[in-house]
Amino acid sequence: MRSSAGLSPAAFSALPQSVTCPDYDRDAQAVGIVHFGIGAFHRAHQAWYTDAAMRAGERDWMILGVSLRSADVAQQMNPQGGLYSVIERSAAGAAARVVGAVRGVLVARDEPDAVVAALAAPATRIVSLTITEKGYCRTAAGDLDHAAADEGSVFRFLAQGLRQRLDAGLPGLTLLSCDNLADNGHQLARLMHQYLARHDPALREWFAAACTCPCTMVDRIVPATTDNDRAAVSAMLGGLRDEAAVLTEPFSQWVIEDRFAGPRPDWAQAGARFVADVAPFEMAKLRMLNAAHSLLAYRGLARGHAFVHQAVADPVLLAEVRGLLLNEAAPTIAAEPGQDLAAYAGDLLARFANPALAHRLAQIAMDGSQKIPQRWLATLAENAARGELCPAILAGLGAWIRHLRGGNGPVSDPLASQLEAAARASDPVAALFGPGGLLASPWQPSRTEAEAVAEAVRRSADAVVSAQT
Ligand code: NAI
Ligand code: CS2
Repeated sequence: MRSSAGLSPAAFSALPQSVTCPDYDRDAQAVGIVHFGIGAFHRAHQAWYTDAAMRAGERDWMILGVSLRSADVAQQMNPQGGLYSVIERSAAGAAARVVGAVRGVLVARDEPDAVVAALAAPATRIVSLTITEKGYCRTAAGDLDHAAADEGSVFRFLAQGLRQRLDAGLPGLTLLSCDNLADNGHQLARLMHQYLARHDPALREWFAAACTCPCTMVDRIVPATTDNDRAAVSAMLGGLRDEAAVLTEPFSQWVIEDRFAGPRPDWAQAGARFVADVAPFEMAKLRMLNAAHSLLAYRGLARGHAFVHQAVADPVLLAEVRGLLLNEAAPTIAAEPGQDLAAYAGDLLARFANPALAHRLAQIAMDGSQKIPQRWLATLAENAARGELCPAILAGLGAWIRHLRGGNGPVSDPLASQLEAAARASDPVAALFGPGGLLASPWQPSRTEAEAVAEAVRRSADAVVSAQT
């Protein structure tokens, strides 16, 4: 009789031998980390590393998750005592590990005082974040959007928690952004200062002296989990249900600037790297992996594909992605000694082709206003300065404009309404990227580039018509 019971410590004995479980006393470990944005990526990445560190003997690094938006993950994880499984999948097969590093999840809108108290707890030393690019409440120019940085934003809770720590004579915290932002730690620090300048100016000096915001490069492909995935996971777990399961690839990488305000787990035990400068790793990741992902998303959707592995198998798109990786992005990256960008490009294409990961192009296509500046526009600007064109990225911009015109259905983006209006303007390239445009940046399109994008818009519209006829 297969159980439909949920994952729990009592159920460990019911798990197949092939499933690895936490072998440390979870109840004896203090919470050392508060994490904002306990979504799929955190569970498959930072919490997975932290679990490995505690399996290797590190103590008191349990994670308390905080959801700033919905209660869904709290409802999935809290009945399981914070337990969940990470399933690594590839053409070679699948492996399951139950992760025990998460104590539970708070829903900020329901228990704001508990969130602030967790930040002010003496045992808390690190606050980490995966709140998506839009969670940083930035204007298009990259400053803090004070209207967005409201009572529900991460900034409100950080400011109140840090104020309580200062008033209680406690040490500062390390604020560790693990989001796909260029220079993520420095952006977080700057945005925090802009928030404190308006809400608690007296805290700024202490924040600068007692807290740090290290930069990180984070990499593991983690698609959103579907109900079909949960059914497959249950079969792997001997029939136990895991509502919070995450499915990912065997590959994982975490490069962290070793600049902490206090103690940190030895995540190196699980393969993380502590370095003085994250930039070469982060630039390669954002301008190559993420840029290629966005190209596959918009161009792949326009050509009728639904998943990454399907789009990268399309010969037309494979040629475009190779061009982006090798001819457009790589030349703008100052590689570290030993950092082989051509080999990295080959590894990326192999990861994208993973047939066991159903990574939806529509998920990657979300929030383009927050992603495209660091994934494409910076590369365009650096190539333009050398008089070089980027035909693949320009084709991608054409497909993004088609997307913003509703070519793939409703647009999911914090700037959706403004983007849709700009995409429908008589000159969408100027409305989006020209002087005063919605995403104006150091890349100012030349006439040749603007014409290439306009032609790509026409071509991608034709592609839809031909696909529909
Ligand atoms: P998810 O949808 O599972 O989780 C997103 C989390 O962000 C949720 O906790 C949600 O409540 C929170 N959030 C969303 N909008 C917010 C806002 N405006 N303010 C505050 N919190 C907000 O997504 P997932 O997969 O966990 O990805 C989250 C982030 O992690 C990505 O945006 C990216 O920056 C980073 N990342 C994701 C990877 C992946 O493959 N999924 C890989 C590398 C980085
Ligand atoms: C993806 C990233 O959704 C997206 O925008 O490009 O989440 C990507 O899966 C990760 O950065 C891989 O590390």
